[in-house]
Amino acid sequence: MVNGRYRNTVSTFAATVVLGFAGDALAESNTSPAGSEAELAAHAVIINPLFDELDCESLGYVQPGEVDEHAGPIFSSFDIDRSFGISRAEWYGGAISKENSLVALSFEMADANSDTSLNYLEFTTYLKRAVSTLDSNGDGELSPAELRAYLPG
Ligand SMILES: [Ca+2]
Ligand SMILES: [Ca+2]
Ligand SMILES: [Ca+2]
Repeated sequence: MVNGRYRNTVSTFAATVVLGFAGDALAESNTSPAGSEAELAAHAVIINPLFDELDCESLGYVQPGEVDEHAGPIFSSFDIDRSFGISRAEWYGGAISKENSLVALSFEMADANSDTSLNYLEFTTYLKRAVSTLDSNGDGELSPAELRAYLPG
């Protein structure tokens, strides 16, 4: 009994240390779930022109899971040269926005391996992250009002 309790204490301590390191890593890469004001605006600039396509059932909101259902055609519409990767220029062209610094920020956030190209996994991971981050009331659905709240201008 005493030994068991001791082992539990040790494993809890180990988990705390691991979580602590993970927290530091997240802070350094600036990927906090809430996101900075600029990050939220960048997400909104990217998601706004895609909202209707992501909400293909016209339910009036977008769930992160819908990204997987609809990302194929959206990825193809960005990937003009059919290289199976979205270049920075292709990302800028697909994002219907004058907010170029925000589009640039969104590309940096999406390009997880920093090879200046977005593969399909990076693309879908980013869109899901953007949708769930913009869901400010955390009910699992991104509403038009939540999206508008973060759009610049
Ligand atoms: Ca391409
Ligand atoms: Ca990449
Ligand atoms: Ca919501």
